Amino acid sequence: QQPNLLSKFRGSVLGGLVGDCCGEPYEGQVLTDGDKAILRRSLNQLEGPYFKAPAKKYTDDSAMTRSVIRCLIEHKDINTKELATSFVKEHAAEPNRGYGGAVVEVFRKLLKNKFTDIVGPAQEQFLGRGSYGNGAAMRVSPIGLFCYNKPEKLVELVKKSAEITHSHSLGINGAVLQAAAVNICVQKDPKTFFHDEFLSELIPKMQELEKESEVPGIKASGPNFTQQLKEVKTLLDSPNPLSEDEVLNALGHDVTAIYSVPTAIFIFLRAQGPIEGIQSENPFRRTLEYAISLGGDTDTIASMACSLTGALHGDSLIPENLLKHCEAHGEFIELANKLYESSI
Ligand code: R7I
Ligand code: MG
Ligand code: MG
Ligand code: MG
Repeated sequence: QQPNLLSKFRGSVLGGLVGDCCGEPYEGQVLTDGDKAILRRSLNQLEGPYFKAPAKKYTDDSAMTRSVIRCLIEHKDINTKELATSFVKEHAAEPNRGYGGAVVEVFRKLLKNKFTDIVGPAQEQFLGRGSYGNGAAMRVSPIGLFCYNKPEKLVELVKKSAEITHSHSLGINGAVLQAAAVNICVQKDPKTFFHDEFLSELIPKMQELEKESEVPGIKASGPNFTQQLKEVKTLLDSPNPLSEDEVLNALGHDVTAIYSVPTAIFIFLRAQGPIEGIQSENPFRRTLEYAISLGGDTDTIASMACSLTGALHGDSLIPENLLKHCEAHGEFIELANKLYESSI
C-alpha cells in the first residue's frame, strides 16, 4: 500500500542523514572502478547483519538540517534570527563538520554584529554577489516536508532559510528547487510514479521563479535551473546507455547549487529504475550507491537525492542496520516524528 505520511517524513529526513554519513568519506573524490567495488562491499556490509563499528559521522549538511527542523518544530515557521543563532551555535560547538570554505565568514560576522543584521553578512560574500554554493539547498528538505499541505508557503520559507548564508539567486533558487522536489515526492504514490509527470510539475515552477529573479534589461548569462532540469529530462529519455561522463558534463557534481541540485534530482529519478552496474533491487540503495559513485560533492548530493527517494517511498526502504551505523540516527528519528506532528 501507499506509504503513510509519517513514513514519508521519516524516509526523507533519515534518507538525508544516511546520504550525508555514507557520502562523507568520498567528498571531493573521483571514484575509480576499484573504489566503486569497495563502496559496494562497504554498503553491503553496513546493510547486512549488525556489527559494532564506529558511527559514520554526519557533516555540516545534517548539522544545519537539524537546525532547520528544530526551527520548524518550535515556530511552525522560519524565524531567521533563531535559525541564524542555531547555525552559529552548532558551528561554534563543532567547527570540524566540514563546513563550506566561505560560509564560516558569515558565522563570524553574525557573532560580531550580535545578530542585529541577519542577512547583511551573506550579502557581503564573494565581493557582494553572495554565495552560489549548495549550502542552502543541502539543509532545506524539511521545508518541502513541512509544506506538504501548504505548498503556497514553500518559496517564502525557503528564501528566509537561505538568505542567512546565501544571497546569490542561484544559491537561493537551488534551495527552492530541492524543497519543491521533496514537496512533490511527498504527494506521489511510488507505484504510479513517472519521471515525466514529476518533471512536468517541477519545470514550470522553476520557470516562474527564474523569471522573477531575472534582472530587467540584463540577459542572464550561464545556465539556470530550468535549463538544467531540461537536461535531466533529455538524459533520462536517452535511448542509449548513459556514460558517467555524459551525466557529469551535462549536470556537474560540485559544491555549487547549479551543478549539484539538478544532479541529485537526476540521480533520484534514474534510481527509480535499474541502473547498469548497480545490483540492488532497492531504489533507496540504488540512489545512495549511484550518488556516491558519481563522486564530487558526495555527502551533499547523496543527502539531497536520498531525501527525495525517502520522501517518495517512506522509511521502509532504508535498511535498518545501515541507518544504525549513522551517527545521531535516533535523534533524527525523533526530529522527523516531531516535524510531522508540527506540520499536520
Ligand atoms: O554553500 P556552502 O554552505 O557549502 C556547502 C558545501 C557542501 O558540500 C557541504 O557538504 C560542505 O562541504 O560545503 O558554503 P559556501 O562557502 O558559501 O560555498 C561553498 C563553495 O562554493 C565556496 O567555498 C566556493 O568554493 C564556492 N562558491 C563560489 N565560488 C566563487 N564565486 C560559492 N559562491 C561562489 C562565488 O560567488
Ligand atoms: Mg558536508
Ligand atoms: Mg555549509
Ligand atoms: Mg558536501
